[in-house]
Amino acid sequence: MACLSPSQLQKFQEDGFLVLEGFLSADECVAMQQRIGELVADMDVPLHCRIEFSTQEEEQLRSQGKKDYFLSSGDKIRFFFEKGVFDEKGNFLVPPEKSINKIGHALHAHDPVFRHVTHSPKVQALAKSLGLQMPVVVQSMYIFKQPHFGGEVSPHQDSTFLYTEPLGRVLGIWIALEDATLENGCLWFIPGSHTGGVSRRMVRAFAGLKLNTRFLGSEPVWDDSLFVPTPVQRGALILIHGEVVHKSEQNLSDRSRHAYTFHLMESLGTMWSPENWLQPTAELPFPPLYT
Ligand code: AKG
Repeated sequence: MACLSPSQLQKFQEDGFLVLEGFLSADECVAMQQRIGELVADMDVPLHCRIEFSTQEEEQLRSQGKKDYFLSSGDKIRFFFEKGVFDEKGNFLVPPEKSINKIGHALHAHDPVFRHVTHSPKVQALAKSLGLQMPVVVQSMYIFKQPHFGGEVSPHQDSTFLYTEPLGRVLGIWIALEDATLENGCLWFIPGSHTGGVSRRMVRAFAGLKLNTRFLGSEPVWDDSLFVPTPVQRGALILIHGEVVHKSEQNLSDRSRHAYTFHLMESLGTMWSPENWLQPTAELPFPPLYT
């Protein structure tokens, strides 16, 4: 299962994404969900760090870019929240476990359960069958897509945020820990959209001495009819080319849609942009996938 057949490889090359149903067992999914339950139960987020997460461009710049909490999260495990879950003093208006949009960005490095999955023989075999020679893990996220209000993720290319030279060296691994359906916000892709470069880049910028971000270029208005919904069952893995355009819609259903995702970069012959918001640090250089 972890090794791709020639026809799967061809499909990935043509479409820019590929679904592998049954990549993880239900038990492997439950282990990650239980571990996240423990992390959330122990979560201690200082009041001034209770920021909400949005993918709308303006909101991103305002809510994320200006906040050190986000920009210094690349080598930590931090919590990001849905809109409207805090009162004006930062107190929770909904139960904390229902308030989180995502946890990022270094679960793969700091948490044994997520480290184990990320570096599992199955994932390593998959990367090898894609021809990756020296892949490194650049980030990881646990995405909740909460019932009733889990926010949309607007159309984007991952290389907007994780830019490399040359392009084509970033690969997203997205694993459904619960069934992802049309109702609870499955992923949608524009097949074949990974071949035209990157339309927008988020780069580091400084506001005075403070680290901030800004966008170069803009996201085209994508024709909605080009997006193909990609519902999958719990345990499915979706390979995501760094330049393929994808999105997910708001979850208005009463079922959550948990997913664990991480990004690999083929480090051989690749330059990670020093302008990316996320940078390897002395504490956490990007770990090699192959152990
Ligand atoms: C990404 O990780 O790039 C995504 O777009 C994830 C979106 C989602 O899980 O809804």
